Amino acid sequence: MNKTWWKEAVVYQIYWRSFFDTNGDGFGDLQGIIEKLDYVRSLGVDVIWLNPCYGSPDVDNGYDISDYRSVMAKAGTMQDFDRLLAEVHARGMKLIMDLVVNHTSDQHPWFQESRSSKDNPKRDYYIWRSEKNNWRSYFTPSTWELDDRTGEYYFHSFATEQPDLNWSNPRVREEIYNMMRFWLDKGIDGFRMDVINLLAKQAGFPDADNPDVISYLGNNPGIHEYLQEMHERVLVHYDVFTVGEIPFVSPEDGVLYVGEERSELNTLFHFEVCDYMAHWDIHRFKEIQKRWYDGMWGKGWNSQFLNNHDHTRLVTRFGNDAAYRVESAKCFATLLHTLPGMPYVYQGEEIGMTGVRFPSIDDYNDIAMKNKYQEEVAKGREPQEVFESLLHLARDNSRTPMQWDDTANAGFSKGQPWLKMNPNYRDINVKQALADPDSVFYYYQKLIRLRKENDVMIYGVYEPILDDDARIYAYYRTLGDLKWLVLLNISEEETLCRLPDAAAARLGETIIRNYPERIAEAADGLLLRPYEARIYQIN
Ligand code: TEU
Ligand code: CA
Repeated sequence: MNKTWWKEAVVYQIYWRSFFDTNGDGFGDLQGIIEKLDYVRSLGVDVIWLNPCYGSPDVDNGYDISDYRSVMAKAGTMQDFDRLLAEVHARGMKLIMDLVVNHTSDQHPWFQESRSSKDNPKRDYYIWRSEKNNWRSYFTPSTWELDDRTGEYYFHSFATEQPDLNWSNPRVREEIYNMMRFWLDKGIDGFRMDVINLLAKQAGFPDADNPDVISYLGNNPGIHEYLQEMHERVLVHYDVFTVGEIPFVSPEDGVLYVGEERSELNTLFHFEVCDYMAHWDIHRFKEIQKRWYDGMWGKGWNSQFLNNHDHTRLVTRFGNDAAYRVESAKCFATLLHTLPGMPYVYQGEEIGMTGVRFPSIDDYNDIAMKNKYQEEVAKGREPQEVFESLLHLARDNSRTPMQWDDTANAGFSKGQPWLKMNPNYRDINVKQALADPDSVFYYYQKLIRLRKENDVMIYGVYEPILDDDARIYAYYRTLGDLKWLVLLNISEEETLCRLPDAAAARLGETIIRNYPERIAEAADGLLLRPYEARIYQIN
């Protein structure tokens, strides 16, 4: 397995609008990131992934871009961006940007031209048809929107305001490659590529047997040619790192995107956990990890994340955000940093921030949730019931502003935050975490440092044991002579863990643990407390 800097990196995701607001308009901004960079650096992370901050009407929080070469006014200016990049580099970190090129905003000048007439030179920048098929989009009941101006439908995989670009048009590809060079020439260190496997569309748009299973949107013929071309024309000329957001992907297909010989992407996010496992399911999780490890190890590099700006905070969704908030946050952190693949930490995760439940749909901002709410209510369902059904996985759960301290608005903003704060900020905040040596923050810091010092966490072979255990998740990572055992009790019950004799006899020093050491262990095994995590060296 060849070693590269990015395989060894830990990524910290900054959802800038919720990070730190320096001018009181209620939105975090690039200047706010600059002011908090020493904090980010102190965690020990290597790479910052910045969510989209390009010119945008902001219908989908920056994922609807109207000007790829500018900075959204809410975020700041291009000067702010240049300074941010310089300040990140000055601290020895790297910065990757979101590349959103499956679609633009409907306010993008290309789309304005495209929709203006059937013979406009930019008509073919987007996908127009005189008839629609039965597909549904992520955020609306149909992928097709009838446009009065020309009487044809345009195609959109997400909101109506996010028309998909026509990647089969070489001029579109050329525009995108030029835009990528614009940012890479500034010195950014790579891209997180938004729904990058959606670029190629199915020829002829045939009706789907089951339109609700929207996997027809991705992995279509032509996708690998586009990505190889992008690599050859742009990426190979820079020393950069790329991670593709790839829904509906199997490990077999994953290797096609990130295989080391393929010259496409470096690594990927798949969604078997965050999209398809609504609640913690240990058997399923173990099965997913095993399958991806078997399918990818030695061929392409995986990524690990348990939440992000689209996916509810991990302590609330998978752990216990009440009695065992700190323990479960640390337990899942141990998992995140020791599974094979690059770990991604989403802002606030490192202090164990939790999901929210606001009382009314009006308290929410997210277009995905709001559209779904309207769609279901329009079918005649009871509004309150619809609302409650959407709460658990609402994207705004993880988008509430960063909790810096216990002053008004958690010190995030002197104005009115764009989204309500999580009311628990008086107890859960950065100031508190930095003052408490046992905080989730310091545990993350320690895990990240351990990873820097111990290649076994990165390149070690993964070997799960106790596969059928419904509470204990245990695995070895082995590199050369070094063997570690990761032991996690992912449950609220104290659990006796009976290790195979070979392991029990060879337990060496503890590398890290999230509970104090016991005076004496049980005679017949290791008694793990709720959400207890330990890593042992094996002698
Ligand atoms: O997300 C893609 C996407 O919609 C799913 O993969 C995701 O799991 C889903 O939102 C869960 O409900 C990306 C961005 O991360 C997201 O914020 C954007 O809204 C979307 O693309 C469109 O650009
Ligand atoms: Ca601001």
